[in-house]
Amino acid sequence: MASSSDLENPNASSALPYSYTPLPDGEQTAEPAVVLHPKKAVAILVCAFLSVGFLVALIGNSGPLLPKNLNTNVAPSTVATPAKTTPLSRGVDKGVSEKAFRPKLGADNSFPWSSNMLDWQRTGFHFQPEKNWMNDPNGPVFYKGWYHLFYQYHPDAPVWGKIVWGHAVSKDLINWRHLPIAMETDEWYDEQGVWTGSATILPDGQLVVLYTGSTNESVQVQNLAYPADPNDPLLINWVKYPGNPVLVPPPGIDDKDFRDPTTAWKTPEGKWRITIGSKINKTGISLVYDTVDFKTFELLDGVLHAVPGTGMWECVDFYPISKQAENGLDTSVDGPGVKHIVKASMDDDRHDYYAIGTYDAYKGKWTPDNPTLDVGIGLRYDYGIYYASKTFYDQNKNRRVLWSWIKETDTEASDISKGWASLMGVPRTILLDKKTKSNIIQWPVEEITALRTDATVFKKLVLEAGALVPLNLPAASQLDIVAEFELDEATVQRLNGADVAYDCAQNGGAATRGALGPFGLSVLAHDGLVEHTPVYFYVAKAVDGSLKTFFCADQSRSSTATDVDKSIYGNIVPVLKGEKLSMRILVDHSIVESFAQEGRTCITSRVYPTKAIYNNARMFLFNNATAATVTASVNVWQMKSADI
Ligand code: DQQ
Repeated sequence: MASSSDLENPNASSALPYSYTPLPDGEQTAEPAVVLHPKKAVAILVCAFLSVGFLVALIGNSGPLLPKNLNTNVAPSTVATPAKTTPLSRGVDKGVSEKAFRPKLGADNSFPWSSNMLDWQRTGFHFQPEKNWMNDPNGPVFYKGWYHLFYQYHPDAPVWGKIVWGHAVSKDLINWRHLPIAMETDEWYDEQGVWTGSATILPDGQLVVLYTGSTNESVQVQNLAYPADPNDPLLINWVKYPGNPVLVPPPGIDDKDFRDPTTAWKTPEGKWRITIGSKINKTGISLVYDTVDFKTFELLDGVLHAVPGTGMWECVDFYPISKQAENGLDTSVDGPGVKHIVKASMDDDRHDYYAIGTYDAYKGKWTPDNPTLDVGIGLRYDYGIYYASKTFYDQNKNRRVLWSWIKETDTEASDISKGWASLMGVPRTILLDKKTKSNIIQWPVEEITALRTDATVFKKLVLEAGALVPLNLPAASQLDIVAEFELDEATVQRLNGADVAYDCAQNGGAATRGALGPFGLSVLAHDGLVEHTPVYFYVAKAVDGSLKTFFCADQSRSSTATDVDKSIYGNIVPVLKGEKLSMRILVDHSIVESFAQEGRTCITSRVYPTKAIYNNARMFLFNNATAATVTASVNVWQMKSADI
């Protein structure tokens, strides 16, 4: 969890923010920023504040996005034209939805990406295969001293296609060793793809896997697989059960709507139980099966849960969460101190939704605590790009860990030029929020802090309304940032009401000013803000005096390229009485993962700057509110690259 000690690293030197010589536009220079004497720094800080009017005008300008005197043309070293024709994504006709980002019809897709720009997008500490396409995490498990991550992988191209199970192992969830493909499309029952599945550890330590096969006729069936050598901690070789498939779509379920079996958990009668996502008409459902041997299954009457209007449920996840304890729970744990989470990935809108509820183990049914926040209509794990996620119980550290697929939001042509597509989010621990009791909290696994190096600390900086302050950092492409913000209490009290109907996505992003927001950090920013990605809070005050806080990430100015997604993401974040506003941001080249209030609301962004890259990436603190002063404290660590 973030703690105030995160902001008071005694080993880190306290640095004032200061300005730096603007770099020539459109050029990448290896020269480090000049470190100034503190007195000079203060003087320049004053200048920075004086120039705020200009800069605020720049970001607040509703006219042309870019100032006229900036040259936005780039001289590409290589134009990103695919050398050969590569098969396009073929998900829809195979029975899953479109996997690639498609720019809006009529969008300008002609941005001249240089190889230098594309190379920079590869990350330093996010899991990804060496090349080609990846999607959902599969069968994550801790087995004989190793964390295993299997994943949907297309070995032949950086677009979705004939999917196999890629495989990697790690001792710490951060550094990975790539292993050979675990399962290929070599049987009639998975000829069109070895799709998503989950692992279960049996009481005697044996491991079994259930996965969806897309058959030679594109029917979705469930198959059983197990390690060829259970004594091999690396689990290199896998055996597919000769009696596969073990499940075919039941009557009333379409051949292409039956996929992604969960990890199994124990029933009160001592059987194993799994759930599988599906739909009937527009109602998303999760079917329930009991088994004793993972070879024959009994379909239960009714479903675990159903929500009308939500469409196909992919990658359903079901797990217990403790009401009191700070540890995770094994999937079979149940009892009075336990709530249960249902998560489903909504094929219709491509987001992962969860709800907290009560599980009736005798009936095999789950009921949400709050029906207005049911699965698919309420809370999301993440309000940015985050899909097909899956948790596992890590018996090594008694925690529940969440993996998720983070797709690209640039064009397929760029992915082909890069030779790779997709990342995994940094794995997150999941706990019930003991304070609100109405949401979970997600936080990067503790191991990630081992990559932290070179801290820079900014303490209690006072940001007047409209302030924009460059933060001097040795580099800004791989960062772990922890920040706290305090709004000037007197102003908050004095205001009668402000922005009650705020909505991150609809209200113009970080450039739109209100009385109490936006304020936060802008990452992957270019000197003149020709490119930047603000991550910020926006506080709204109702006439009854109550406050509502929003947490947003604005990609609208993240890139001068025209062929990438520039959505503005965000949602409300609960802030309890006496709490400071806090955020943590992991920046890793083309991914920005943001966590508010210790992980109550999370936003993952994919951004593709063309200028704010390499040594031209910067970071700014800003307070674009019109009324309130904000006091900010920020710790920034450079992040080493993981061994991946
Ligand atoms: N991805 C798999 C399916 C799953 C989908 C196919 C979710 O099993 O439903 O690659 O992204």
